[in-house]
Amino acid sequence: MVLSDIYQELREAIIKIETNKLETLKEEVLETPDIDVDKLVENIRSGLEEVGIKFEAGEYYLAELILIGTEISEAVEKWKPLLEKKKAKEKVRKAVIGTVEGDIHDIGKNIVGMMLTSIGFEVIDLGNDVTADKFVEAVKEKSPVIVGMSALLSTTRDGIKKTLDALKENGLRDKVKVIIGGAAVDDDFAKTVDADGYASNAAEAVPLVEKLLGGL
Ligand code: B12
Repeated sequence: MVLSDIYQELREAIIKIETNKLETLKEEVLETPDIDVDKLVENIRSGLEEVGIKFEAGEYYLAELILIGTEISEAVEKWKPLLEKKKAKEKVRKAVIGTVEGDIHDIGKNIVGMMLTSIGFEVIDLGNDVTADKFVEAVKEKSPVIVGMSALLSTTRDGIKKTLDALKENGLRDKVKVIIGGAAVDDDFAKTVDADGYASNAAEAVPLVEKLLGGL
């Protein structure tokens, strides 16, 4: 397949929730040389965004959302070696990441984790539905330099503020740079809650971290 077609086909298969096609693409992506990881991730994101719009419009139901969510989680897991390929440096610095309390969306957070791994971080992934206390415990135990929080629901994004407050209460806020992302947040929200930075996608998370740490 021509390389540029594979991204487009992936996006369309996601939008149409073509599971057979996606099964084939899972293998094809691995077998295709010179896959551009940023383009791959962007097409996953934009395909799923369309699914979200169709869900909102009542064209898709929760069952379809679950189906595509599972498919893409599996694909991302399968493509992990590809996403982590850039890995070059010795892992010394740590990043703790998680999706905030009440929120089980983890596809985007997982991709961000893989990107951070690819630039040499040891990533401690707390998973999804992570309480402020769990973030605090992990920061105490693991001493990361980065904490990354994901929130996709407008009802859960306050979990970010809760976690930032809990880090402050425990005297840990100055020890870490906190970055946030996910469909429920933006740059303004990041400023409002005093996070150190926001990235709208996994590729942008890399220069953001670089900027916050003064280099990689
Ligand atoms: C797949 C999906 C699901 C799957 C999730 C599966 C999984 N394992 O993650 C399932 C079916 C479980 C699900 C459930 C629900 N969902 Co849902 N879901 C989606 C959907 C379609 C795609 C999300 C996704 O994976 N996108 C692809 C990834 C790659 O993109 P991303 O998450 O944006 O991540 C990128 C960036 O944001 C950024 N990023 C993300 N996190 C972080 C973190 C950091 C630190 C940084 C720097 C960057 C960063 O980098 C990522 C990679 O580039 C979205 C639509 C949308 N527009 O987002 C709705 C959406 C988020 N869901 C929605 C809803 C309403 C729900 C439910 C409440 C439905 C219900 N009635 O039960 C439940 C909630 C369950 C819960 N408690 O969390 C709404 C939220 C509306 C709102 N404003 O609150 C959306 C927006 C759909 C819609 N348009 O209505 N969902």
